[in-house]
Amino acid sequence: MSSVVVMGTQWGDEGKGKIVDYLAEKADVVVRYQGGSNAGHTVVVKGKEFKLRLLPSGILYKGKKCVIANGVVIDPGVLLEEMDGMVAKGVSIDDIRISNRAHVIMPYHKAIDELFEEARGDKKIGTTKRGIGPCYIDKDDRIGIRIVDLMDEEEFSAKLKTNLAIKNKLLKAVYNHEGFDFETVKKEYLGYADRLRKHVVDTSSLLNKELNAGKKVLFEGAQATMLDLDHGTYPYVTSSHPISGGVSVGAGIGPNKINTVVGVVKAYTTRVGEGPFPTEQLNEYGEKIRECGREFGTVTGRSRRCGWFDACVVRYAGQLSGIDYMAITRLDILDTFDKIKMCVGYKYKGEILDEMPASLKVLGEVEPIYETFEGWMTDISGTQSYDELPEKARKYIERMAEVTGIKIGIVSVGPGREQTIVLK
Ligand code: 2SA
Ligand code: GDP
Ligand code: MG
Repeated sequence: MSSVVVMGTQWGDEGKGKIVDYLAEKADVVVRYQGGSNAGHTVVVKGKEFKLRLLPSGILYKGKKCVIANGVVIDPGVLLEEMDGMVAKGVSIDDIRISNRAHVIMPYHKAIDELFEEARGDKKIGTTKRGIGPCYIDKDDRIGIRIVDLMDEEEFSAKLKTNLAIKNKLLKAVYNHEGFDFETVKKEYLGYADRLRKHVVDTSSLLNKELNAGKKVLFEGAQATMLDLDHGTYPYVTSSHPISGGVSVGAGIGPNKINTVVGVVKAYTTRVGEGPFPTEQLNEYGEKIRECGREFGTVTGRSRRCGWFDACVVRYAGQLSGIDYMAITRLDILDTFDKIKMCVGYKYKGEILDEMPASLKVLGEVEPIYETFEGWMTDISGTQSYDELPEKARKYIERMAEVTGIKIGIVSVGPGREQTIVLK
């Protein structure tokens, strides 16, 4: 391994944090390349639970550089809160590096996210309301404020003034919101700047130096393929690029620097937020998955929608990201199911589709083609090797590999580091 991307293949919450934490043992640098504090990655180390939002999941090892690269949108208040939380738990934050080119989430981004969602009525996206979309919009609109600006009082003041002139007018006219006071926001954000300054660098230069020196770099995706702005279930997506291609832009490295792409695959499917979900089970099976898997949003606490494994989604993820192998997670959650279903294809108006439909209308109406498997009805959470897995469990995941066309590299049977089976 010299550089590895770990990314989500479904609608997020596949357990990327756990897999990144596991692989980070052998890495020198761990990098977040997109998204922001909408992400919630839970890592369990020696029974202790850590919930990470902006910090890369490599933070829990000593001496690894943890990089928040240019493609991430940073809420400095949330980041500092997370950093303080780490210090309180005895985790060092000395090796955190923050890109000077990353964009800053401002209070008006969060307000607009919330108000716009409300205004959409039954057409809402179901965002995390963390200001992610509005911040990326400002970046694209070339009016955003970057970390490098935040570090310079004069630049920051000028950009804040321009932005508030526009945003306050918009907030008042459209939402009858009182807007934000220049001096108050300036004081708050310059306070953050002082605390973050020593971590701010050109992370693209740093990463290229590390890669050229033969160091091992792990890129940690947030959200997932079906939430990708271009390739996901648009408009029910996030505003960044979780697919492996997002790494090059989001971290400032050439695509030829990526050696391996690991797709994290939940043994079933969940989605939080609105939008089509062909294998969703609005019945006792969905309820049971949610209950056994405690499927609730890490950031918002929202109940996640649950359904059977959808091989069409993961096959599509493999196509988009060039996935080398799957890390299958949460297989243990299916331990008490006597029957398990897997969607191996989509039918639309009687025809089998061979591509992921771009039209949400079509995706919303496809009929999943299911295969049914007998459950293993055994507690697998202590399994140490692939051969020890019950035959029925192996049969199920081998079919996952066959239908998606992606080989199995890792099988995770619990949240702990030690509950990880690596295939030879
Ligand atoms: P946003 O806030 O603009 O990125 O929302 C747009 C869509 O992206 C979805 N999204 C997520 N889906 C799964 N997990 C996410 N992280 C948290 C978690 C979510 C939470 O780990 O549980 O706590 O609710 C995440 N972040 C964004 C979102 O639901 C919208 O569908
Ligand atoms: P991420 O956003 O992809 O990092 O995933 P989340 O952290 O939001 O959700 C995954 C949850 O599953 C976390 O609570 C993990 O600790 C947990 N987890 C990861 N792998 C496994 C596994 O194999 N089995 C079980 N039971 N839990 C797991
Ligand atoms: Mg998550």
